[in-house]
Amino acid sequence: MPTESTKLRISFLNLKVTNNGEWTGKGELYWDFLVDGEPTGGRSISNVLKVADGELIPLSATREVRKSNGESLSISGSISERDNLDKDDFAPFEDNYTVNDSWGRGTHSRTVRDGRLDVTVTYKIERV
Ligand SMILES: [Ca+2]
Ligand SMILES: [Ca+2]
Repeated sequence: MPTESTKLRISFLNLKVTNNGEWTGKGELYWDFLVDGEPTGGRSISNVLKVADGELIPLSATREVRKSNGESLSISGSISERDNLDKDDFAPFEDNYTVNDSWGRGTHSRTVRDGRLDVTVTYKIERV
């Protein structure tokens, strides 16, 4: 019996910075996004982006995967804010989808927080 499979494209669209993790001034953000554990667009701690509260950071990372019924799709990652004296803020997330969720097709916004850091990542899942 043939296994039905679905090709999906996951696109990370933007990062909304509600609070940049600093009491005052700009924060130094870096992040990792993964699709099924594969790095999909990220920014390293050695190349932080300085951002103010309220900024919307456009993202352009995409990945295509093919899924068989019975498998699951994992979208995960973390957004961090570098601090020189304290431990860095670290806000992880993980979402899992299956064929029973229609593979999560649509647009999802995930708000994550750690300390004063408060950010929302938006990604889209579509069938291709
Ligand atoms: Ca901080
Ligand atoms: Ca900082």
